Amino acid sequence: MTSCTKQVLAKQLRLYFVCGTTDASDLVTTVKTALRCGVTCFQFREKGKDALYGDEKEAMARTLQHECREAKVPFIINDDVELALAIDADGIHVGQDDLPAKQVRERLGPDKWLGVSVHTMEEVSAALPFADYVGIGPIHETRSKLDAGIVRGTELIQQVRRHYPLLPIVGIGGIRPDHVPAIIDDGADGVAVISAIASAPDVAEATRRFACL
Ligand code: 3NM
Repeated sequence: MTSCTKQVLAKQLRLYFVCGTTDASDLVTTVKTALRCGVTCFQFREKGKDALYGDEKEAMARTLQHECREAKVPFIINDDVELALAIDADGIHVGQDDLPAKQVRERLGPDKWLGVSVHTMEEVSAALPFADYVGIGPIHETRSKLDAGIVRGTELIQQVRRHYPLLPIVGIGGIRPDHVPAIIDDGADGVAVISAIASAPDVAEATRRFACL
């Protein structure tokens, strides 16, 4: 990826909404509202005991992809390369327990975005030849991912930024609007958010609070 494209990607990660059917009572309405109110990237992350799978998951993905296309917002799929390829998503995001970044890149080809969740500098350097951006967390305590591990603050973000000035970085985990300025100051290009938007009593207002920062 050229440095110019990296800059475009970094901007696009500014307010990255991550959500699946187990995070929102009405996923499609939540995503439509969030898109209308300033989300800059969307990841369909369908996880948990009651998650959709198979045809139902694909149908939901296509519906959300359509909304993202209308809003001109990139549509990323979490940890499902087959689905991402089947529906021609804009990219995929994987964690350390998913398919290794090298294999995902081989399957995806060079043009789709690949994001990788990382927790150490070693994981960053392993991901780097293949990833377009990294997700670093949990910055704060989160209830949305049971195995998120220890709360890290922004130390790794600062370290990664010092070593890789151009690498697009997104912070994740327990992020509320008032956390955002410090996370960006410490080197992230954007924040990824589930519950502060998906569980907000007013999704539009919550999204706008993030988007205006
Ligand atoms: N990944 P919320 S934390 C999906 O640390 C995810 O890698 C994390 O949800 C990581 O905004 C997390 O509700 C959950 O805290 C983020």
